[in-house]
Amino acid sequence: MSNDKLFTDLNVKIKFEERVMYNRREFLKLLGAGSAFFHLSSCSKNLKTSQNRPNIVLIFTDDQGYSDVGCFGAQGFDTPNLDKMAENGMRFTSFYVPQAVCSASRAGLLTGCYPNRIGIRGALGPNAQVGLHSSEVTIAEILKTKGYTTAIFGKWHLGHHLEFLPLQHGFDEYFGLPYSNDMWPVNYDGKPVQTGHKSNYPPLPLIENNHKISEIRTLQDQAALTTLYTQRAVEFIERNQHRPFFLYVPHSMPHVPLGVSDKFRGQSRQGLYGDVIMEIDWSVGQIIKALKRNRLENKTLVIFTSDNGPWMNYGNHAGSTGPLREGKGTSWEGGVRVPCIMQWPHQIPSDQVCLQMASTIDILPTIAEITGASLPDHKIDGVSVFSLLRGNKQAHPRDHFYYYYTHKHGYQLQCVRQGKWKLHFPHSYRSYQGVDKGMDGHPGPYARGKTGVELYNLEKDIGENTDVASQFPDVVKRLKALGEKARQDLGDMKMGGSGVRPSGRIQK
Ligand SMILES: [Ca+2]
Repeated sequence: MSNDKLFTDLNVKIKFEERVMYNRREFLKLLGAGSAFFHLSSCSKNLKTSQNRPNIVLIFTDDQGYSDVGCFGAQGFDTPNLDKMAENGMRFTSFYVPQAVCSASRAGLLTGCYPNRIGIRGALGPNAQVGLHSSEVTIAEILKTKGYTTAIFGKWHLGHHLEFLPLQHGFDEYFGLPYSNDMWPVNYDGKPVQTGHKSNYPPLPLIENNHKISEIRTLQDQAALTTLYTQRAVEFIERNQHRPFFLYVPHSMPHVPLGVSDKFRGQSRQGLYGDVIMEIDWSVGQIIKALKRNRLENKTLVIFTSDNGPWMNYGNHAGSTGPLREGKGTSWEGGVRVPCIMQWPHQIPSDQVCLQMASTIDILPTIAEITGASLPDHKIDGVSVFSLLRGNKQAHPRDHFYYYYTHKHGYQLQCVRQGKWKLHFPHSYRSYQGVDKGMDGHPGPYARGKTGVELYNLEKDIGENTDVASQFPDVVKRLKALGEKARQDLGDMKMGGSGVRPSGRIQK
């Protein structure tokens, strides 16, 4: 049973053969996924892929910490495929998400905007009435204008109502979960939740295109997700080898509840969390292999990163930030600085480490520059970092970065970074320090932390341990002025900003 596993999911048995992973006809028959795929595959247009229309593969994990990749310092598990990607390309050590929480982070990634500019906050649950506004423009939509075929296999989390789903935002195909894998009526031990807000949640829907096709009901079902997304991704690459494509793979893992298939269970020295990351690394390897098999590796920009830092009160089911302070849900570096690797042979120089600041909100304008796609007409916050990808060590395309976080009064401007300097504005935050950690899938409590006006030199003090505000009053003044600009444009708690646009809201 080493390479030949049986997964229970979608109420059918899928025979999984690792060596001969791609067998679409058999796979679709087993999955009962319908005939739509055959129609799509039979009308391949054989568009010519050129260097200015590379394929884009964007792999986005959920709650993976800054140090949860081998080449970023992982301990207790190995990630050979991600390490190989870094050898073949570029590793970014100062790479940020715009907010340390799922929906907001994804809104920023796909639109190139700070999520508070477009009204997406926190993590949207099964009762949410909002989603990504139809007038916002996603990476998928700008690539559609250049003739790309687009797909998302994984977690969407930008509104689960029909009008907000991926097919209404530029994607041709969708398979996955509409929101987080813990937004279900199941307890940490896998038993039904009897009380509290989760007891009213519907079973976790598994969606294909615009329709629910099944439900994720058990912890065992969760264990199949990474493999299912990977199968879809590989099959999509095979089917679209002759035309430019955008493949977005936002994994549900390693967000709790953790699930891993039998082929990786018990494989890491770290435990279940390590097993899950090893399976994600395997998935990256399967995707790269599929690109190679179809001679697409040199025509494909592959980006790997995470949506926010680790949910540390889950203890041994959470990742590590290495030297960074705090984790998910905070504007300390451990919440928002994430591992990022990009490869594109002969375009991105190999074995490079990029120290300059960049963010997921920069991916949309970077792809626009590479492909010649037009930027949206409305204001966005990302800047093209193509110069960094080309190995220009003198380039500093991102001058500064704002750290907002969702707050009971809208959004709070918590920090600003320019160059090596990061200024915290006074705010309170949930903290993971000085409290007992959770264990084996059960969470521990949060502590509360509070910061005043504090200045950190991230070059010397990546752990934000030594406040040097009193030694550098001019720097504090300069960064405060940047913060004031942000407040005028993007707001700050009760203060509305002039450049804020509304989220989408369902019509009742
Ligand atoms: Ca997340």
